[in-house]
Amino acid sequence: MHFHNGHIKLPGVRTYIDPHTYEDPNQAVHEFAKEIEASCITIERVIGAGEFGEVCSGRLKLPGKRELPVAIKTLKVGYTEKQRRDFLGEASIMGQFDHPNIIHLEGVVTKSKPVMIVTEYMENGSLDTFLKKNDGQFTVIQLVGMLRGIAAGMRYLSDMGYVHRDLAARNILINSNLVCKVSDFGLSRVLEDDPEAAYTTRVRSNRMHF
Ligand code: ACK
Repeated sequence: MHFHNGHIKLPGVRTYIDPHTYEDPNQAVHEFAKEIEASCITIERVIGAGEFGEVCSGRLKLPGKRELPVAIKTLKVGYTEKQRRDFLGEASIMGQFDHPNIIHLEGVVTKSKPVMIVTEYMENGSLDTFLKKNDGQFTVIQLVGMLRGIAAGMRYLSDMGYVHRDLAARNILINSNLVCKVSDFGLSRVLEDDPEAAYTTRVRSNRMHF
């Protein structure tokens, strides 16, 4: 057992570290996310709107590696320091996970503008839209496969000591092989301001917080 930046690390036991426990949030980002040179990224098109700016698809070509399709979340210009911290907080969380059913972080761009979060690309987008668009097209085996994937991702998060708090089909992404991955690690911050929320499992309309 040893101490690391005030956190206790147990050998062989990986647990999630809340980036808020770092005095300097930039230190957390650089501990858990790789810095990517902006020149390695090619933005191709805008695929949606995120909380902090546009979400784009594109390609990542790191030196000595194969070119990869990626999703790129950008932080809009004119952001406040808090917005930058919150935006990059998601990368500090995502970067701690390594599981086939959790969206994989490639890295971040913080040394040039726009600030970006680069993740693996999920061809079929968010699960709720995808299921609505393809209603009745899947076998029970395929649907159960999706559920098993989501459950495996959530079990991994739980084993890591992380509470997602916003499991919903719109926060699951699905790729061309119909593999489902848990995404959106941003909400915990919002709930943290509410002292009751952190300890309550609520069922509110169609949303459950785990
Ligand atoms: O349903 P969608 O196409 O899937 O629209 C939303 C949009 O960006 C805003 O969040 C899509 N999106 C987010 N992350 C990714 C990703 N890693 N791969 C592909 N699409 C993504 C999401």
